[in-house]
Amino acid sequence: MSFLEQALEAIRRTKPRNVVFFTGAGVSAESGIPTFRGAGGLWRNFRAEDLATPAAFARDPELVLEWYEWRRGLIRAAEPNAAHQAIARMADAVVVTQNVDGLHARAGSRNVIELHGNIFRERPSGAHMRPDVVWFGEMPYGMDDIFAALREADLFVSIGTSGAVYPAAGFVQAAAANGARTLELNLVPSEGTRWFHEARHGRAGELVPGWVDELLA
Ligand code: BJW
Repeated sequence: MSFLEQALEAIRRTKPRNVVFFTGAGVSAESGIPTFRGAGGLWRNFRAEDLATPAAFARDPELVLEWYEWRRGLIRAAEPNAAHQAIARMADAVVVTQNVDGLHARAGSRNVIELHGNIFRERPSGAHMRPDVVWFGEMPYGMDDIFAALREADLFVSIGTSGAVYPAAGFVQAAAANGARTLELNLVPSEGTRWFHEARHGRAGELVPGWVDELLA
């Protein structure tokens, strides 16, 4: 083993104290909840970008509300999968999720920050109630808490996200700049894969439990 490989191995063996999980739609895919982009997207011939905007809601609120009601039905019928459950075994970790499905909390994770809101909450918007989720052009939730967690993190693990949507896609660089080791666990390399120190590719339901076992061993 070279000196560099030995150094990397030593870093891997160091138990991280402050772990931040950062998750996207791919972590819920094996619960039967469709992702936004890529193969198998079930968005009924609409792009998320054309439905998840304030302008779309102003133009056709019934269509947008119907889309969200359809998604709520899928989520109500879903259960947390092996990836959610493995993440919940890391009881002290912070889970920053882009998902609005609430499955991390249902799996037992305690420190969950729902950056893009929650589909089961509502808030007023003009004449209508709307889902309390974050659409394009709107400010994500919890940014101060997220950046505080990224400052403290010594390990940042991104799971099941395409890395296509900002500011979330920039969290990996913020974590690395603060000294965290960064790991991507995703079906395929994400748009931001070059920013990670390490990447493993496969289904979250298979990769994440094995990886948590390694870490807790
Ligand atoms: C698996 C798997 C399996 C599948 N196992 N893996 C900088 C540059 C350019 C543009 C911008 C910029 N900054 C901001 C913008 C504008 C915009 C933006 O990012 N646009 C992009 C299109 C470029 N961003 C915004 O408008 C954001 N607000 C904002 O910036 O406010 C101003 C601000 C400035 C400065 C600081 C702070 C704020 C708001 C973005 C809101 C996004 N909203 C949505 C909808 C939420 C509500 C809802 O659910 O309906 O959020 S869009 C949608 O995309 C949703 C997701 O959370 C988000 C990310 O998607 P995600 O989770 O990555 O899913 P996918 O489908 O893209 O990827 C799934 C991945 O899983 C894939 O890689 C698969 O391979 C993988 N996978 N099965 C493991 N089994």
